[in-house]
Amino acid sequence: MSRSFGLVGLPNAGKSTIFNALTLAGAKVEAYPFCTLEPHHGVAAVPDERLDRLHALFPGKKKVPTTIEVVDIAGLVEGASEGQGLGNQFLAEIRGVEAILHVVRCFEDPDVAHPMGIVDVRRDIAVVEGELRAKDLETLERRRERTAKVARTGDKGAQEELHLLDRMLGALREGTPIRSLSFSPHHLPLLRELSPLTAKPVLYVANVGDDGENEHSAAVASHATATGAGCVVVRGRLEAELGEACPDEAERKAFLREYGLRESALVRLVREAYRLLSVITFYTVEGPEVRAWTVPAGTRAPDAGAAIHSDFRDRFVLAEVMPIPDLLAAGSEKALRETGKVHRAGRDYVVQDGDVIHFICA
Ligand SMILES: Nc1nc2c(ncn2[C@@H]2O[C@H](COP(=O)(O)OP(=O)(O)OP(=O)(O)O)[C@@H](O)[C@H]2O)c(=O)[nH]1
Ligand SMILES: [Mg+2]
Repeated sequence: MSRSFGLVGLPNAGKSTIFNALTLAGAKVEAYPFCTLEPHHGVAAVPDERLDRLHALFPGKKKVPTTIEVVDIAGLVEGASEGQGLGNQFLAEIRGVEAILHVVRCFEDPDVAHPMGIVDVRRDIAVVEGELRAKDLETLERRRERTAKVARTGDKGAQEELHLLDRMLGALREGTPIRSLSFSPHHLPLLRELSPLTAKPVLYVANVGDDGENEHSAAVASHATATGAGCVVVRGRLEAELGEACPDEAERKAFLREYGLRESALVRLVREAYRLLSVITFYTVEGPEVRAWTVPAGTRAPDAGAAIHSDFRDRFVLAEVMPIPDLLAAGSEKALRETGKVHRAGRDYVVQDGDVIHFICA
């Protein structure tokens, strides 16, 4: 299953541009606000150097990277949570994603209108986050009214929920996002059900112009550090143009190398986004494919198998595990087997990032 990320930010911040760069899907990009009316969904391959190196050992096979789903959401403006701009319709889209890529405009361009006149990243971030908090306040207050009625009947579950809701509402009223609170594991099902927008992990994407980092992106980076969030600087327009001009990955890499760049900023973006979700990547070499898979950190071998085929969980017998550095160092699966470093793992084995796994099923 792909993990999903929503691009959120003010109008004309460059969300559709970055969506295009990530997905090469050609969503409409225009120099006027609100050109994204319908949310766009796209799929982006996750660039993965380990997969490239693993694939090099099996040149006859097809390389299948893992993917993320990216959702390009309409720009939101001050008052959006009360129906301003495109109003509430974007909120349902944000609710549906696992994590937020908050695109912050860091480029100056008189030809591209800024919804509030000039670029001021701290204010711009505050507007977007304020709207998300306002929406959460509204949703949770409504829920609290219902819960309070049930709690008055003496229902223990409702009383506990009320306590939790009050904690979240208190944080929101102080301007604190719900992601800053800690929750005990038995509150997680309720949290999942309520799915507050400010509970989702956030990665700031500082969209700079063609010249690269500037004072605005530095301000986004320091805000990110202060709030414990990640930040990636992306030359959105340049990356989108590059993606269009060189749809082929190898060609794109060669182009970047000519400019002294080792990798596209999008690679970092996807990598950081992954880190946000506490997921790991494992690999399989089966049939005609060398393939990467994504599972949550802490996943046991039978559940990892189920990511490939749902009945692998029940039919699981054992997993042959080859850590990717060992396999690459040995140069081939056969050579690794001769060194005796192929580990036979049972049902309780917790899959590690970078494992190459053969599932042996009944
Ligand atoms: N100068 C400059 N313009 C850019 C850059 N990135 C995006 N733009 C331009 O900014 C305008 C708006 O970009 P979009 O990607 O459509 O912005 P958006 O955030 O999707 O806007 P809405 O859909 O209206 O919310 C377009 O004209 C882009 O070409 C950049 O790095 N530099
Ligand atoms: Mg757009």
